[in-house]
Amino acid sequence: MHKNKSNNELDSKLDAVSMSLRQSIKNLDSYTHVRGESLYVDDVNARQGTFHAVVFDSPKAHGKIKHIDYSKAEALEGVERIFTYKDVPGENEIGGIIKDEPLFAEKEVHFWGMPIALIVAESEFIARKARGLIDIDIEELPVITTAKQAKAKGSFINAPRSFSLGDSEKALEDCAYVFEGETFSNGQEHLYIESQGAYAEPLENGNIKITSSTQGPTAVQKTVANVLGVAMHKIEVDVTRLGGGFGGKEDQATPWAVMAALATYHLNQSVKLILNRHDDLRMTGKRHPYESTYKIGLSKDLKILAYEAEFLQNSGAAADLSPAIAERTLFHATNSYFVPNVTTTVISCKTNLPPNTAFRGFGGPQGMFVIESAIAKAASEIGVTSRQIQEANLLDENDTFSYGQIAKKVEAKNTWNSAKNTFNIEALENEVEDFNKNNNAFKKGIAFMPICFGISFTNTPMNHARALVHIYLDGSVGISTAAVEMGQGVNTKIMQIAAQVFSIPIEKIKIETTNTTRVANTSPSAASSTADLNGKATLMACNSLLERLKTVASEDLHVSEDSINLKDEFVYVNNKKTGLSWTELISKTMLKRVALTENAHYATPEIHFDKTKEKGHPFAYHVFGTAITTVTVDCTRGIYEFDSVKIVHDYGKSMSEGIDLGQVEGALAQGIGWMTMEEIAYNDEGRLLSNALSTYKIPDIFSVPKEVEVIPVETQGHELAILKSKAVGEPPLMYGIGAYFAIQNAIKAFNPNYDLKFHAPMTPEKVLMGLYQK
Ligand code: LUZ
Ligand code: MOS
Repeated sequence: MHKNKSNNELDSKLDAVSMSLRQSIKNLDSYTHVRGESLYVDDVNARQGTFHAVVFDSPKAHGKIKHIDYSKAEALEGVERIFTYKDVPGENEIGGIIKDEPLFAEKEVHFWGMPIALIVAESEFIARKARGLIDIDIEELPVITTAKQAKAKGSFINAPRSFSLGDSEKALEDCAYVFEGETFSNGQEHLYIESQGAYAEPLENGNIKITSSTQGPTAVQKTVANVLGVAMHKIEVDVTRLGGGFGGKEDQATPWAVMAALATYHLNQSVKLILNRHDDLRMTGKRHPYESTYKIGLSKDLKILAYEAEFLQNSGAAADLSPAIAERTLFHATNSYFVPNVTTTVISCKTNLPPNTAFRGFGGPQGMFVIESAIAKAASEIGVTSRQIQEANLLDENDTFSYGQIAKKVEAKNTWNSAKNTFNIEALENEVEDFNKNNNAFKKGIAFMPICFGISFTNTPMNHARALVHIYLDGSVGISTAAVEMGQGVNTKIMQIAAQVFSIPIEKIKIETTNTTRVANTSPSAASSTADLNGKATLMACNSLLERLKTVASEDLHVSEDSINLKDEFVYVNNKKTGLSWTELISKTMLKRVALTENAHYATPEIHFDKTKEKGHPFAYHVFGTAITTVTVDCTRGIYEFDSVKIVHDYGKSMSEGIDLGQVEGALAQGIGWMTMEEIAYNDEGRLLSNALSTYKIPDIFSVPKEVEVIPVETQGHELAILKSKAVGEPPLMYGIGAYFAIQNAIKAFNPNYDLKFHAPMTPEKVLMGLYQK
């Protein structure tokens, strides 16, 4: 009881202290970024004699390897050695969830771009040249590129999973309206600016250090150890920062690090392996395309009484993270709505594409697109607006999700109503209507997009983190956690926590690289949870140190511990400044031989999930929000421009307002890109056609909305969020789904015969076809 009380007091003090920092803090990395001084893997000062590696990959999507002739490549001057599966001393296996993915192909190839060998040479140029000299003979086998084809052939990754609540079949019988249909959402290329890569260097006694561009240093360490057949303690993985991850480096940074380490293992020399853009696009997996079917049942007053969906996930040629991503699709299948009768099933379909992988939202966006499509379909058939159906079904406090969690601290209606009021929706809608009455060559469309995203790794055991905090004897501080900085600003947030607890300036704090020898057995930086998990561990470690420092101060000043607090680098007694400074206090603590280092472990409380029943309480909390998207479609050309996206977002109590706004804006642009312009194309042979930035278009400054307005909803935040500042990385991506439906509404305004199709992305070609569909 007493402990709780003092924690609460501490919390409110932190709140007060942090106000100005919350508002003014800049991303720490902005200084080195704008000066071009930030370090990435390729910037590592390579040792003298470092070799460079290039991956030789499959030129066919499916087949038996009949013969490979490496002789010409091996004979090329400057080629050191070519490694294949035969050179793997441990297990030729990199699958994380399911062991179904070899590092190098052995007898068969399963996707175009599947690694077969690693060419190691004096320079990347030579290695590339050697790659062109390898002859390979593949006996081709039938290629599956879509989930539907895979389902028809019974080609699956694992068993399907289903969530259910109530009795949807029975409920559908009593519905005034029942609609069904199909949807498709395409994949998405991560397009991190820093491509995949790793640098491995030999230490003594066969130990290897790897600098990797990974979101999951422990995954790299574990997989390297397994492939090399050595203990994990022989492998050290270090990450300074990533030039973007977006999920693409949660699992798929691993193979390149393993290959570099394998070459180092054999050659006892440093090896650098950096994929160029073409190789990266061809060899790595993307967001999963989904082909889905739905059935939605509504009452006369537009309540969704029943919802059924089957999600066919195009998983690619190996499991990778597909089972976990499939699971999150089910968790988010009803978005921010309460539906009393739900049956949802997801099937991970094995195809001959590169294994698809984590991408911001992690299957959630794919699930949410389907229910939004179902609502749009129902609205169009009934003759109401989607907004009316959305509004009639928003989640309320104590509603049950299909997976059994009771919704708490729900902000669905709050953000929705705030959006309606703040942005004067009546005026907006009238504007659109007037415009459409007076214009024929251009039409406007408007759409609402509410979001609800669960925060925690859905796999409960992954929700933990540790922090190692050193106070050096001059009063400066160094912090190590598992958090990987990838542009999201997590290092800045962790630094803020320490600055607030110790009340010292941020200049006195350094966030160390993410390194497996300092913080071990870590979960990846993913699931929007990095700041929560690592931040809470940091908070615990700093608080423990603070208690210790207070004891020392109280002994030194002969006052009670309770009367002491630290403020602006001085010790205060009963809120009066003393002469004892932070630096002197640290020095005194050292002299008393009291530890100035603390290691704390945080594991999210309250969460649990029973996979045998598919019920539980998997999420620490949910993040809510509502976006209103307005678009103008050029009805001659089919092109479109977003006039505005107006958002009311549930930040909780944002601890870093600039950083969090950046996350919302970036995620929105990325979500709009997925829904509108980013079109991944494979041909029937499984070759990636959109294999360059000339054929794959992501949003640029000209295609983002002309106006983005983000208003925080007034809430108290959530105790399980770090300093009540809610996770912000992934949720806002799903605001982008509104873009699809806004365009669709503009098409309908032009062409009343338009038969709604739910086939994303909504490219200008599709818009044109819709505009002129008879
Ligand atoms: N990664 C993961 C994630 O392993 N589990 C998750 O639940 C998750 N959610 C979002 C993004 N990455
Ligand atoms: Mo992720 S999609 O690596 O949070």
